[in-house]
Amino acid sequence: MPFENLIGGTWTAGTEVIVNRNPSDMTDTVGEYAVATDAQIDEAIAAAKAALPGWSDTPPQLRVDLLNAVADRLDAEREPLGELLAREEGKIRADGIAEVARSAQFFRYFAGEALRIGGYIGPSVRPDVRVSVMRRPIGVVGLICPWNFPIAIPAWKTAPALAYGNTVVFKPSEWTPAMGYALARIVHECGAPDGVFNLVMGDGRVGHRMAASPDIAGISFTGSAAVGRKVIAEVAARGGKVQAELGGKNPLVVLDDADIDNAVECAVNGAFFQTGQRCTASSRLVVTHGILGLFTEALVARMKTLTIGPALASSTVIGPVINEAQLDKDRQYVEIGRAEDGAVVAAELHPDFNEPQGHYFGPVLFANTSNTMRINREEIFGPVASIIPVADYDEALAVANDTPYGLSAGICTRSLKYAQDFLLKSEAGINTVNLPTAGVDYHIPFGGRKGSAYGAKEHGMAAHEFYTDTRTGYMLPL
Ligand code: TXE
Repeated sequence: MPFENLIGGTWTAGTEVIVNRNPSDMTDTVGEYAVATDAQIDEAIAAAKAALPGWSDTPPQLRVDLLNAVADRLDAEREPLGELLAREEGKIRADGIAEVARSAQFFRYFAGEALRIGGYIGPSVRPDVRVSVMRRPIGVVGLICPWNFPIAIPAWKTAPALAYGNTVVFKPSEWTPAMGYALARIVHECGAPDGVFNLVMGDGRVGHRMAASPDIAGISFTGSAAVGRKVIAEVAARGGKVQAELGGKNPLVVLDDADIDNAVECAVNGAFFQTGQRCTASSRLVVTHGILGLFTEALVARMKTLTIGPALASSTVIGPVINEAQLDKDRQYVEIGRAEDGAVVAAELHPDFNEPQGHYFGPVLFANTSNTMRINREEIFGPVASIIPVADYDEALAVANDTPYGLSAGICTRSLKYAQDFLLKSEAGINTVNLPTAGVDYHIPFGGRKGSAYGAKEHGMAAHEFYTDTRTGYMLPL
């Protein structure tokens, strides 16, 4: 029987299903998941609206208890859920388990935040008048999520949404409904009141209907820039609140004085781990001339140690890509790169098994590229990276910033001067020194700048900017 949508606390069948297949082996069906009809989406939104007054005024201890219970369940189920994640999305088992554990950390962190919603009281410029500013939930929030972190992204949106007293309509990616369903099951089983958390599965039609609904006060979106721009315009046009996280074309700068082993690890991790399917992946390796030869040689040698294979095989380091469209996109960009004047393929790995049943694509490294090439301007979202040679730090910084995106950026150097200058002048929202461009903490603001993001940041205390707004009060005590 297909897995169902959660609407107003009731598991609800649909008329159509998503057949969810394992990208490591397309003959393996992960499950069938009900697609929400338009009427069911409207019912879910109405249920969230009806549940809002009760939930937003519930004593915070109830919210704390629910979020902690969800965290405990995620921790308890981290192994089977991590495996299911790997089977559904294609990232390796260890990364799947780590992602479920990280999801639990978001719930635990925001359980505490439910007690720290805050606000302030202060003096008025008028005699005897008192001022108070309280943070309140914004209302029903719609969460539209991508496939690449199919439980962590829903977790980092759901946990603050519920902690601050909002009710939720959640749409997972059509490519990863199993993880969306798992989260809904756990939130429901942990005792969320009916309508507080609703699951509606399906493709862009579902997200579009949510974005257009006047009963949804705010949409939190993570996904492609193309869809994100449409969602931002739609929600803004009806006066709703919107935040969006939209990917990147992130640079990793390697200076002459870098620790070469560490720089290579940062590049391999940032460019190729999780098959390059991270919005914080470093696809542009901006390298100064003095270290270029050594760095390229060491990186190519390290790449040859990466085993490509099924997500659940213990030897696999690079799993498959999510689907055929992404596989085609990766292949096309490699052809685009080959045709660019001057670019050369420095390394190209292939899976060493015949007749693969899944969507396998080995890491590719281009050398001798320039920052104006298409492969360095457009997000590929696969294990494809380019080396861009530069003369010195100043040119490296200029190249790093010369992109329409601005999510993350990194620098490998032993120079405090350049490290500090980079943290100050890089135009990305997240910046690293001697660390991969991917990998973030859950209690620290996360989000991009320029074309990578729109609206308030996520994670940590920053989350209250989207999930709450303020009520100002003026009082004359009589
Ligand atoms: O994203 P989409 P996809 C990028 C990456 C990748 C590309 C495609 O470049 O190759 O996006 O991935 C829903 N109104 N990133 O197809 O299409 C959709 O159902 C409302 C970067 O997954 O943007 C899904 O739930 N919603 C990214 C969500 O939007 C709509 C992570 C994202 O889908 C909609 C993933 C519509 N009109 C992909 N159309 C990152 N920033 O990390 C689709 N959706």
